[in-house]
Amino acid sequence: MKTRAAIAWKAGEPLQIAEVDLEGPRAGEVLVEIKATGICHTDWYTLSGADPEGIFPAILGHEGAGIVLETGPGVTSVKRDDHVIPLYTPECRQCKFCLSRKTNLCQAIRSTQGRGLMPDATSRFLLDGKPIYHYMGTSTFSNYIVVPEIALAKIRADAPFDKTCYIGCGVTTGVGAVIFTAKVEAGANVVVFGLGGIGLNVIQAARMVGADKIIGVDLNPGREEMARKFGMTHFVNPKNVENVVDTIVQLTDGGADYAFECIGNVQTMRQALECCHKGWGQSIIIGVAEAGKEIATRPFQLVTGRVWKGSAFGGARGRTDVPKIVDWYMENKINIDDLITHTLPLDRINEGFELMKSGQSIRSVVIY
Ligand code: NAD
Ligand code: AHE
Ligand code: ZN
Repeated sequence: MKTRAAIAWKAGEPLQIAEVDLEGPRAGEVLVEIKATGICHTDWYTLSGADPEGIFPAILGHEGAGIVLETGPGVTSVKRDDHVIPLYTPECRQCKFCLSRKTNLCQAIRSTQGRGLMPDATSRFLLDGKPIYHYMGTSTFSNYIVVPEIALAKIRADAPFDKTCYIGCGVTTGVGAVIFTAKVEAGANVVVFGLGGIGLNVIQAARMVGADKIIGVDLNPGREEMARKFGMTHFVNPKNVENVVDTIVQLTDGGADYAFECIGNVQTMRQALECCHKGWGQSIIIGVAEAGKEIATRPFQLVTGRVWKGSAFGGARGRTDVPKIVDWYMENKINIDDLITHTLPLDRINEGFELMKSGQSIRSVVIY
């Protein structure tokens, strides 16, 4: 069949809309009609050329929601007309990682996914007879996609696609990092570096679990109002203070219990660790730093009890946890609507990237 898609031909160049050939689902695979997709900073990171796994030409996008149109042989967990969210972190429930119960990082298809291919090492997208690569196993900047069934979370049918698509990455990443990775407890002091599409979800989850102080750090003063609405109690703009770490240590009587880095900058990663409380403070890295960048701190920071952790997709097990997060949204426990500041048709997807880069949007959503 044909599908309209935004193609990334080359690093640093705008996406181009084209009709692409899409081959149907093979064994264990599912054809999904994508109804809406968010634009995440990670799409920009890969498009910019800074991602060591970035390959071109590819169809980017990993924050989608849609409907199952057709299932390939052997598929049992979803059927035609089911509403689904594609998962860039699948959940096979059989690999060593899934069975460990210690991580959400299912590795069943990670190596082919990282090479832009389906699990049988081929692409389902073709243009003029030449393959176009998949991205993060999802490629939601295409109206139709083929994905393995282990990479689909089945969600309730009454949830709106133009909002639930954001649960495909940003919402789950931010909310999950608080609940599944850090397990923030009521009364904790929380710091969030970067108040964008991820950081604001960290803030709302910190409020949800009953955190005490919720301190937001961002260079963009325009972020303060929205962050306060989502639960931030104190705002620190690094431009207005002499030393960000000292400021946070003073505000929290010795340091944060939990500090989340939602920027992807190795300097702020260091600050997020060093603003943690001696003896127990934990810093969780969510931001994705460019190829070649490395983090640094004095080992003494760790010797004296601070903990450095990372979180991918919020530590969520996609097929198990994503439907629950959709329920939380439908029960008004989390706010997604106010974070979606812009909606666009596919033809204008490049405007979505410009809005993100200029700091005007929190999330732009493309509606097919
Ligand atoms: P975003 O562009 O919406 O937000 C980033 C925010 O950081 C902006 O508000 C910006 O003003 C602020 N900022 C930039 N530089 C800063 C600095 N030096 N000091 C203080 N604030 C600064 O991006 P997003 O979609 O929220 O993504 C944030 C990061 O998380 C990105 O690196 C993205 O790739 C990553 N990410 C990781 C995961 C994961 O699973 N680990 C999932 C999604 C996104
Ligand atoms: N190819 C990148 C990996 C970037 C990365 O860490 N991605 C996150 C998800 S970001 C979503 O917006 C992730 O899930 N990581 C775990 C994994 O297996 O990729 C790079 O920098 O190499
Ligand atoms: Zn993302």
